[in-house]
Amino acid sequence: MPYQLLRFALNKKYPEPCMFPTPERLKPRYDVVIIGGGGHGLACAYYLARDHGIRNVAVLEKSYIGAGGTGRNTAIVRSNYLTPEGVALYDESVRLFQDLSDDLDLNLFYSRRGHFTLAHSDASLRTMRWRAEVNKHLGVDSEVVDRQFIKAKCPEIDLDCGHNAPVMGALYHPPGAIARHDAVAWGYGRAACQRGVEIHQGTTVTGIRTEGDRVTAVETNRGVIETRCVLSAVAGYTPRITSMVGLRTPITVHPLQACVTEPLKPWLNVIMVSASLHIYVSQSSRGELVMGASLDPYEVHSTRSTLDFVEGLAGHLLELFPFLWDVKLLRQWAGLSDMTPDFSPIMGTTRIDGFLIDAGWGTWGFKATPVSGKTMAWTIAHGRDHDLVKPFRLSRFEEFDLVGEKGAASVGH
Ligand code: PYC
Repeated sequence: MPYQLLRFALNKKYPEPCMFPTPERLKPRYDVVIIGGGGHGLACAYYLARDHGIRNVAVLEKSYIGAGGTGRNTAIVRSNYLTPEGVALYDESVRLFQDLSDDLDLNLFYSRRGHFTLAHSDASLRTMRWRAEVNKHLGVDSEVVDRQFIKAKCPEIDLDCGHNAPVMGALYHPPGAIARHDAVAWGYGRAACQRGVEIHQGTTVTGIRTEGDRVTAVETNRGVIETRCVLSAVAGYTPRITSMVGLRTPITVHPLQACVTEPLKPWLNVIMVSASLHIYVSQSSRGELVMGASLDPYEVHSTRSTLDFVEGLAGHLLELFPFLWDVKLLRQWAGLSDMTPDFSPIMGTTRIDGFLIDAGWGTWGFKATPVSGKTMAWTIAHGRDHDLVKPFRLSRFEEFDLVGEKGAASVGH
């Protein structure tokens, strides 16, 4: 190693910059305790501090930042949903994503690609038309396109899919984008800490204390914290947290698997999704093809990834892109998805005073990181649900007022 470099490395004048300070102790009291150090929890902490001046906030993460859904998703951002409530929510998120790298002073590799949802049947073409109409009505750029259009944007695709399920058309959504998912969590976490928020990694919540129907404290493996406001922003563990305050949600937890190939020269500059073939694929800025399929059909609390999954996925990938036959897989993994009966999230205040929820993000949570953070921070600061949050309140399930988003949640479930 050149001497100069060695001198630099050993010089205390240039310490390794640390993204997050690690506070040694929990304070006895915080104004807000956020359970879950994923993108949503950290974004909420950031907007609480930045927009509302609420800085005495602790984010409790039982593992490390972004260890859950934030670091395990396939990083797709879009707003071409089916319900007006969904479109409005995700459209605001896409808007916030545009300036987020500047805002957080961290390159999130946000890359606008254009998003295709392929239709292989009359029925799915009809759903795409429906989505396009809702989207256009709400000012979201989306249209149904024909085979020629798809081929022009992505010449490598085999639109006949090996004569199994020929593509008939697609919903095309130009604002569809990808971003570096873990950087989103790091950026929000760093910016929140710079404003006084504390992030406590390795801190497990073991109980939530209430008096009557009001939150009073959070119990952790590192001690008890007094607080009058708790936000649960976890995935996979929501039922465990809500049971601590006696709340029930209709969430079921399913694994969602994903994988990446070895890096390839850039060739795919769109995001390609086929619900019929159960596949979504994009190419990351590193050149890897990032891919996934539908949920595992069984309810299980495991992040083990299976051979069965990659075999099925590879088969469908080759139906669309046969020339990839000798590309190698680099790694595969799984995350936990909180599924709701209507394929929409659960957000906002609950009947327990001071207990708020940001959950049920199924397979669509990453793209909502900025909007969930901003609107949940607003909800905490004002003590009532933000307008974008209202349709997603927990009580909608007992009021039979669902937000049916199955047709647009992502791939088939
Ligand atoms: O909602 O765009 C989406 C998505 C892609 C993969 C999983 N969900």
